[in-house]
Amino acid sequence: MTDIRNIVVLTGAGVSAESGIDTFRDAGGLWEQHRVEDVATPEAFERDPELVLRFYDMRREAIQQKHPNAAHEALARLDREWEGGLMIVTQNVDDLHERAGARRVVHMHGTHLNAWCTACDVRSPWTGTLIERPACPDCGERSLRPDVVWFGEMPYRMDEIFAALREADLFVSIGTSGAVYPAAGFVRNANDLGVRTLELNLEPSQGSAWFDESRHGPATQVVPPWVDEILAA
Ligand code: BV8
Repeated sequence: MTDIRNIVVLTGAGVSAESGIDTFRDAGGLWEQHRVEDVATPEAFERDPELVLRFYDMRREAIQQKHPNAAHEALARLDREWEGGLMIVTQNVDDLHERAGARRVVHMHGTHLNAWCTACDVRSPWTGTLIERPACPDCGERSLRPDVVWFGEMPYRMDEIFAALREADLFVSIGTSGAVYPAAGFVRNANDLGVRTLELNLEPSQGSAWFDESRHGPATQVVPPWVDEILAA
């Protein structure tokens, strides 16, 4: 593995599961409690903004009570000590990667901890609720929405992500089911680019067959040994 210089890591809900944040598709997951089309699409927000804002207020509150786990901490160590290129692309809208100390993080689906004003397009740091339709700190309009990418909306920073994939020597996917695109397609983009691919997941994902190697187990048990290995190589 000595020829590895640039790494792209993709993370999903599974990396935050052991911090007590619900995943989406697992038993008791978010999509069992709510229909995607009722809470995570622009049409849903149009149709019933209160239902959508309450859903994100609940999750925004919840993540602030949670803490990074050993998988987040191991990836933060990799970020500190890896001299080569590294991009941690997360589908997660929590801030546990950053709270563990990681810096080279890209939130392709947004973050709970911003509010986005659809009147002036400004994104403001936000830890409170939006259900009471508060005024935008910048323009004063009551047009704030969660700064998350809903289904049917374009994910953030796709050009940077594809540029990093083109430069990568290794693509590692951690804690994701491979059910949601374009993230679920990155492993095939990596294959097409001749990039080595590794999956670290509790169980085989929908895209497992596309990976050169898969290691299965809880993130807190499979990520730290992998980080030790790559830093020792
Ligand atoms: C778009 C933010 C146009 C909001 C999210 C191609 C084919 C088919 C469909 C499409 C396609 N292209 C686009 C689509 C439509 C759609 C899509 O993919 N639909 C699916 C359902 C079929 N995609 C979109 O709409 C995307 N936008 O395509 O725009 C476009 C695109 C490119 C260029 C131009 C235009 C936007 C999708 C983003 C939606 N927003 N989140 C919010 O959080 O509320 S998606 C959300 O769900 C997450 O961010 C994440 O992406 C996804 C959930 O997946 P995971 O994170 O993987 O979580 P999941 O629960 O599914 O799995 C957990 C995994 O962890 C499991 O494998 C489990 O085994 C494992 N695990 C559990 N515990 C542990 C563990 N692993 C390790 N340790 C543990 N302890």
